[in-house]
Amino acid sequence: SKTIKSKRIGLSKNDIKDSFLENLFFHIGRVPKGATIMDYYQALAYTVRDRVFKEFVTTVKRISDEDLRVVAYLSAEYLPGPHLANNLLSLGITEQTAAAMAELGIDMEELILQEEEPGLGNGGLGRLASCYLDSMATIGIPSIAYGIRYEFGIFEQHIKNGLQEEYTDKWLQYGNPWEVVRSEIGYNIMFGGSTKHVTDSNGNFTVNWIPDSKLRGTAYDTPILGYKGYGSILRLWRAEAIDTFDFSAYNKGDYYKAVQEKILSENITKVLYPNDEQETGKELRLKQQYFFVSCSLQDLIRLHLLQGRILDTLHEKFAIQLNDTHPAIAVAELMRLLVDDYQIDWDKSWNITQRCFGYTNHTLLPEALEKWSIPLFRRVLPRHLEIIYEINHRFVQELKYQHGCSDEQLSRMALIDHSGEGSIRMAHLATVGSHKVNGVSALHSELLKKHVLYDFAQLWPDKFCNVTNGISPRRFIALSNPLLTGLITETIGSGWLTDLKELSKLENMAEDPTFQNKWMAIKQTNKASLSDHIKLETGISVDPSMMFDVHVKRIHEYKRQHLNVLNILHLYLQIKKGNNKDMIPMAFIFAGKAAPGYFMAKLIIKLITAVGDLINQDTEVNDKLKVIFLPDFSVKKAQHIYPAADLSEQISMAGKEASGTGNMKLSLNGALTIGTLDGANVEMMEEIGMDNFFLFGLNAEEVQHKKQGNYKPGDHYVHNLHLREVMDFLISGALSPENPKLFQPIYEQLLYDDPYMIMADFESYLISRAKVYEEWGNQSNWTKKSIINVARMGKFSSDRSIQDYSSLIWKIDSFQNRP
Ligand code: 26M
Repeated sequence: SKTIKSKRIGLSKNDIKDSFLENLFFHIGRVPKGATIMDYYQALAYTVRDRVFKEFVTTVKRISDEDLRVVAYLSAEYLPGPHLANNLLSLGITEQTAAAMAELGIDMEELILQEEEPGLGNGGLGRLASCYLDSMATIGIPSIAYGIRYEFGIFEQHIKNGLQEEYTDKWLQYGNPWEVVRSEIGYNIMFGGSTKHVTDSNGNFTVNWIPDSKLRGTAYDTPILGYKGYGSILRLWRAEAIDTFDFSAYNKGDYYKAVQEKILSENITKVLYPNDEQETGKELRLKQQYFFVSCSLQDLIRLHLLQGRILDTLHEKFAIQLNDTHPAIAVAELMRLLVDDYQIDWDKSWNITQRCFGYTNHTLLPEALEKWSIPLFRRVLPRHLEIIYEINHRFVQELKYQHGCSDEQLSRMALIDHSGEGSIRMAHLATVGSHKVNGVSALHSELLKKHVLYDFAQLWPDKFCNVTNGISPRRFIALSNPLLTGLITETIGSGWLTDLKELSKLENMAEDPTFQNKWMAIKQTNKASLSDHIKLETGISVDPSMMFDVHVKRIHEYKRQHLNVLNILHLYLQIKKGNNKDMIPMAFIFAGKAAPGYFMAKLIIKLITAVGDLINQDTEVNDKLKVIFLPDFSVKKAQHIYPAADLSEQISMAGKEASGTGNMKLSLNGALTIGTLDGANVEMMEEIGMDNFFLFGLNAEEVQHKKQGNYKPGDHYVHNLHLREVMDFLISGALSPENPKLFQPIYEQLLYDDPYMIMADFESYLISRAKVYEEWGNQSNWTKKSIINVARMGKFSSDRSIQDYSSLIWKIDSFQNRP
């Protein structure tokens, strides 16, 4: 790579300009005259990609030369966001590239907007994986991230008549300049059929899996560049038929059947399941998981053997991290590869397997814990079922005879749940098959040990640890909020972008009036920009001087968007009654997708838009209140929204949100948080201080206690006048004249069941909001708190999370810590 010194990868303005024109000609086949914006974008993408490759190849060479230990991150989802601007930032060539484009009469910002982001995930879990990849590349943790190259990512959300409609995401329709297909890197994957247990002529016992279908996984690589740092790689697998045609069928004249196999094979990686909970019993989903896991493990084994090593040392060279249970089948697959394909004995294989894997849990919701029905599992993966039975058998024996566990404990802990037709508990498989299990915030990790994995934590206390989530400061402030980034760098230097704790140096400035004014002016500019965007997308005008109250995340009952709505209705009713003397003008901004089959979540979207329709048009209230639902939330949209937020809504029922990461992104951009003691909010408040955080609601313990007692949501309705007014209004028909009963399901659930304790927390929410209004009244005071929020966010960098993973779980040194 040292020999590649041509101006083809030069970083000066002129080299960039020359390569851009060359790429436009040789890659796209165009000259500037007649080129479209899309042609320009593609040419610039190739220009940047060439430079990314250079850095990337340097890192790969170093890993290979120094024979370094590598992290293999296994995740069914990634949400990298647009690559172009991030790669420019990482290479440090944003300015000269903009200048080069300007000389050609091209607005670089316009090109950046052309990029379709890869929506290969649902939400928090997928975005976390991408933040971690950014941090591993920045710090220099040798790494490779494996996943699925979905042809259609998360659906595009349109809002029609206030309702969510789903459209196919066609992110690949204009090609993808960031990836390279590695046609030579591919593996065969088997499904179905049966197993044969045989003793060969040497007396060795082996198992043959005779599948009833096979397909091929091909690698598509996207180089990932860390900030002024090292490279990593996102390797995504695409399913293809092994033979393009079934020639025997073709020769018989059955063209349709010949093509069908190809179509069926390619189906595996067609589409992302748009659910951020369990999708029960979907055969294709299990196939997706197994497909990408098997490709990835075969690839690791190939890389390992290629370095001239033996499989006995696999765990010394690779730390494999399971991002939730979606890749947990890896435990059984690695055992199969070692035992069946490489004839390593069971105990040794098991030892290697356990030492390779770490498992990260992201949910306590019982309905979200992955289970696979045994009949389905047997149909798709007959050999893996046998292996899981064997792991289970040995585990149960150990519990019984070495630990003296009771039958009750055994049935609680087993990998198999015998109720009904029987199912496999993937969280148990992942826990037993890993040497470390972690939760994603301090509270979540504690609750994990106390409830979901209680027995395992008792048995193996040292296996459990916490790694609090973090976010990439490159994407979520440097890229998304250039003005604030400029002010911070001008004030404390630029070290904070790779050492976020340095933000604490801003504390000195919190009360400085000049600094406060600059801070406020930037927020104002960001709000004006979002306001323009809102106008463009929804037609609604929002005055940027209003307080921007932001609630953006997947729509879920436990996240309680409808608690926010109840408060909005309360404010509306107050104004209507004339109680609006010193009410603060507020814009409530929502965004987020609902799982297409999630009735209540979709009804909550309709509720938000119905409340918006009522309020935004009513001249009696619309100078005080606006309610916006921004359609099609994505990484790109998120980057536009966070910098403009004044208040961040983090109001899940305590004990339900494993961590949250939007909470961190908003706070890092200077929003104050109103929130419950849930997930990482707890640690954020610890860092930020109670005075700079609006806390409300029951804590996790109180929630649990109340649930065990006899919680009567109706009591709150009876005793709280405001709540009663709002609830009655919900079914008054005013929100949905054409269908007065529309919101009855929400009304009834809250009044008679209220699983997420909205009625119980309503009053406390209002009291906390009253403090928000009071603090907002003193803008200098608010700004001081905003600065303090940012100054105390250092802990929540994904760089810190990755350092924690490296020292607690992976035992891998970064390049940075290496001579
Ligand atoms: C499962 C089966 C079938 C189809 C989809 C799924 C599935 C996909 C994504 C299930 C869960 C998925 O994601 C869950 C998630 O995003 N969890 C969030 O993870 C974040 C990162 O740790 C946390 O911050 C959030 O609190 C947590 O909700």
